[in-house]
Amino acid sequence: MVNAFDKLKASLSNTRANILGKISRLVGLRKLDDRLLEEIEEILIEADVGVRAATRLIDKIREKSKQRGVTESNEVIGILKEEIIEILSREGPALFPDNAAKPIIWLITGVNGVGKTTTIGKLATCFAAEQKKVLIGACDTFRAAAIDQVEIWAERSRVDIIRAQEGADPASVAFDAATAAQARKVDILLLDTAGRLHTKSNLMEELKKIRRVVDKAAPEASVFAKLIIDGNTGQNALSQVKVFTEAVGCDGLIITKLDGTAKGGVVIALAEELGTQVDFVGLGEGIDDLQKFDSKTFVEALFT
Ligand SMILES: Nc1nc2c(ncn2[C@@H]2O[C@H](COP(=O)(O)OP(=O)(O)OP(=O)(O)O)[C@@H](O)[C@H]2O)c(=O)[nH]1
Ligand SMILES: [Mg+2]
Repeated sequence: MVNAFDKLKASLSNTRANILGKISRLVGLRKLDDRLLEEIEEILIEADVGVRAATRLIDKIREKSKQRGVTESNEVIGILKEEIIEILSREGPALFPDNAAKPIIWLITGVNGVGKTTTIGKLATCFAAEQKKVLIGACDTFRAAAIDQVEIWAERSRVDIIRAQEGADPASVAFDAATAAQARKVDILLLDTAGRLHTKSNLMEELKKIRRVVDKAAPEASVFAKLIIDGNTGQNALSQVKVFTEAVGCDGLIITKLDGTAKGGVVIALAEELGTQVDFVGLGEGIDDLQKFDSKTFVEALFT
């Protein structure tokens, strides 16, 4: 069996080639000077690390290499690694805060097709394996297929599900699910929502309504909005986070489809520009293809 670190490393191989691969080739050939640093900055920006993070990283390399008297250009990679860990290491709230009132409710949001339903299946499996009592609320009532999809995941992970007919009001399903979560004393309720373009204001209003209804149905619950971002998205991820945060808040990100993409640098851009913590990363379509995010492990996998 492949261990978790090897799996993460294999998943990040295209992103690694896009960042470490290109930088390694460059520093192998050139001396350390301003021109080299500019080219490294360009590589970082092209790899979706974001302009702000790229600028900060280059400034730090310049500063630290001066301080440490670094003259060999390949030593900049070590500094880069340290600084990326620094950017990614902002501590956010724990997934299950000790003092959080039960039930914990995660409102899973995101644009179309990012992997919300799949991630709920993976999370349900993961939490059930930790002996938590899990409930799923199928609030994506747009498509019958979506309800069936979440039901299949629920069966696989042997957790209960609250569902309604296709076309039902998603907020009413959310209400029923939140009420049931409270009555059944579950540890965590995962609410699946329909994918929606963050630029469509009526759909964002619907999401706000779901949030309001949940707060009302389970006033004592601890409600967290978790936003799913597709790792292939590139810089558009930043505006998705901003708009969803304005609508319903964002207490954590889950970045999916990091397997295969070369754009995984976006994780760094999101941390630097928005400071939102990453809770999990999705590394494939299977039920086990989800890992808790750890900044040091992530950077280690990206750089070795
Ligand atoms: N490679 C890969 N595929 C994934 C991952 N997560 C989800 N997918 C795939 O992405 C596709 C969409 O996943 P869904 O879970 O249906 O996405 P969704 O956000 O619920 O979609 P809508 O409800 O239509 O908005 C499916 O084919 C999944 O198997 C991942 O981490 N890696
Ligand atoms: Mg879905």
